[in-house]
Amino acid sequence: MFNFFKKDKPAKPAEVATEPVASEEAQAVEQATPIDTTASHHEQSSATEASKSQLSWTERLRKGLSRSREQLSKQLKGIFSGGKIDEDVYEELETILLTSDVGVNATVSLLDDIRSRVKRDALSDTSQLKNALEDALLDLLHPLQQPLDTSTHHPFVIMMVGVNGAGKTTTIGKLANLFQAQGKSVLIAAGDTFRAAAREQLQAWGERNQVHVVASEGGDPGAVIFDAVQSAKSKGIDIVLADTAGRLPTQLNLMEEIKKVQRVIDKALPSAPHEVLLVLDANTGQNAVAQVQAFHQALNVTGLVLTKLDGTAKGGVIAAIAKQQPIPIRYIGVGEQLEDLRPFQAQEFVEALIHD
Ligand SMILES: Nc1nc2c(ncn2[C@@H]2O[C@H](COP(=O)(O)OP(=O)(O)OP(=O)(O)O)[C@@H](O)[C@H]2O)c(=O)[nH]1
Ligand SMILES: [Mg+2]
Repeated sequence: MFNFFKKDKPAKPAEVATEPVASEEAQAVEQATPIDTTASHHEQSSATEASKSQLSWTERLRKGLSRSREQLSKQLKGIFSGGKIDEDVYEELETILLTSDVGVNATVSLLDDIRSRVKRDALSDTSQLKNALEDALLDLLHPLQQPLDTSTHHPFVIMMVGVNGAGKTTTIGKLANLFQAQGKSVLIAAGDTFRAAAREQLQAWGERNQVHVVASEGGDPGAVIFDAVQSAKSKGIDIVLADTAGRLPTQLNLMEEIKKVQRVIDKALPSAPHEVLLVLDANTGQNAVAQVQAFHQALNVTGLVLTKLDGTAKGGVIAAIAKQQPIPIRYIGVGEQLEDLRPFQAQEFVEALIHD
C-alpha cells in the first residue's frame, strides 16, 4: 500500500477557507524559507511495491473497472441477447447509460450515434448493438487520448489542482515513479502549505524514493513552488511536480489564491506551468463535470487525471466529461499502489469497461 500518503484527517474546506488569502506575489516569494530534502537512502524502494503486485496493467485496469463494468455489462447483456431492434431497446439502453453516470448529454449523443450506425450498417438484431455501442464510445473518448509530452520545456512544470482528497498528492508520487522509470529527473514542490502533514508525507516519500522535495514550514504555496522551479532550473531537473492544497470551486478566495500561484510560477519561468493537471475522483460522478468546468474557467486546465476508478461504479463519467468538457485525460488511477496509474488509452479503457 501507498502508506506515505496516508494522512491525518484532511482539513475541512471550511477550515481552509478561513485562512486569509496571501498578499502580493513578490511578497509571497520573499516569505519562503525553503527546506530542501534530498534523499539519502532508499530502503523499501518502489521495487518492493512492484514485487507485491504482479498483475499486468491490463489486469489492473480490468480489476479496477470491475464495478463499473458490472454496472454496465450486466444490464447490457439483457438487451444485447438477441431480438429485434426497436424503440424499447433504445429506451432501455438510454436508462442503462444514464444509471452508469454517462450523463444526459453524452447519453443522447451516444444514442444518436448508435441509431445512425444501425441505419448505415443495416443492423437488425440487438446482438449487433454491442459493437455499435463500443464503437460509439470509442469515437467519443478517443479525442481525450492525448498523452502528456513533457519534452517541450525544460524543466517541465506540472501544477496539480483539485478538490480536497481527490488524489493529488498520491498522484504526484505515482507520476514521480512513472517519470523516473522513463529516466527523467523529478523534483517535487510541496505546495500544500496548509497542512504540515501534507509536507511531511511528501518529504518522507521523497526520501524513500530519492526524489528531491522542496518544502517550507508554513509560508505561501506560490513561494514554495517558485523556489522549487528556480532550484530545478539550476540543477537541470527535467520535471517539477507542484502539489497544491485541495479546494472547492465555490471557495472563491482559494480559487483566487491558486490563480495567484499560477502567476507566481510564470514569474519563476515564463510560460510555466506547462501543464495544469486537474485531479478528479471518479466517485464524484456527475459532479466531476462541474469541477472540470469551474477549475478550467479559473486556471485554463490543460489535462485531467481520473483517480479511484477502482471501487466505484461511476466510470461512465468519463463519457460525460468527453461530451461536455473535452479536456485531455492524461492519466487514470485504478488503485493506491504506485503502478496503479497509467496514461489514458481509449481502446483499452472501453474494452475494460464493457467486455465481460
Ligand atoms: N482506491 C484508490 N484510492 C486512491 C487513488 N488515488 C488516491 N487514493 C486515495 O485517496 C486518498 C486521498 O488521496 P490524496 O492524494 O491525499 O488526495 P489529495 O487530493 O492530495 O487530498 P488533499 O491534499 O486533502 O486535498 C488517499 O487515501 C489515497 O490513498 C486511487 O486511484 N484509488
Ligand atoms: Mg494532498
